[in-house]
Amino acid sequence: MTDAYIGLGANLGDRAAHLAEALRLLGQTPGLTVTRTSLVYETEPVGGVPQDDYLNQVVALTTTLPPLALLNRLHAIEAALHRQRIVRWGPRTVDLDLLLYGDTHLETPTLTVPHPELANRRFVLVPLLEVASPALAPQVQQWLATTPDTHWLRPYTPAKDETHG
Ligand code: A4P
Ligand code: MG
Repeated sequence: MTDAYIGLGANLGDRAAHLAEALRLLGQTPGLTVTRTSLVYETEPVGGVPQDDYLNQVVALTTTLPPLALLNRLHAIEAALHRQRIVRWGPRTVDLDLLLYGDTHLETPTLTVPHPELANRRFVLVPLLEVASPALAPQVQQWLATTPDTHWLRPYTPAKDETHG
C-alpha cells in the first residue's frame, strides 16, 4: 500500500458537483481507498489565461495501483466527466493531478511525480496540509512558508456563492 495525494480542480459549470462526482468515482476505484478529504476552496485562477475562479480540493488515499495505472484512472474519471457536457474552450469541468505517490520520484513522458508545480501553488498546498500524513506535514509547511505564490483562496461556502435554479 502506498500513500498518494490527488489534487482536484474545476472552474466550469457546476464546479462543486464536478468535484463531488470525481471524488465518488475515485472512491469506486478497485485497489484504492480515499482516506482523507480536504475542504473545498475557491481559488484565484493561476496562469495567463483569463478564466473563472476555480474550486480546488485535495484527497489523500492509499493504493495498490502503480503510479501509471493510477494516472490512467484519473484520466478515465476526467473523460467520464467531460463527456457530460460539450466543452469547446480551455477551462475544464474537472482536472485531476497526481501530486505525490509515496516517496517516489518519477519522470516519464506522461507522468512527473512529485507534480512539478506543487510547491508553486497555494491552491494545492493549503488543502494538502489539511490531509497530509504526520510524516508529510512538515514538508508541506516548509513549501507553504517559501512558496512565491500570492494568489488568493478561501474556503468555499456553496450557499453564499453558488445560485441554483
Ligand atoms: N502529467 C504529467 N505529470 C502529471 C501528474 N503528476 N498528474 C501529464 C497529472 N498529470 C500529469 O495534463 C497534461 C498532461 O500532464 C497529461 O496528459 C498527463 O499525462 P492535463 O490535465 O491533460 O492538462 P492541463 O491540466 O490543462 O495541463 P497542466 O499542465 O496539468 O495544467 P495544470 O498544471 O493542471 O493547470 N488555477 C487555480 N486556481 N486552480 C487550478 O486548479 N489549474 C490549472 C491547470 C491552471 N490554473 C489553475 C488551476
Ligand atoms: Mg492537470
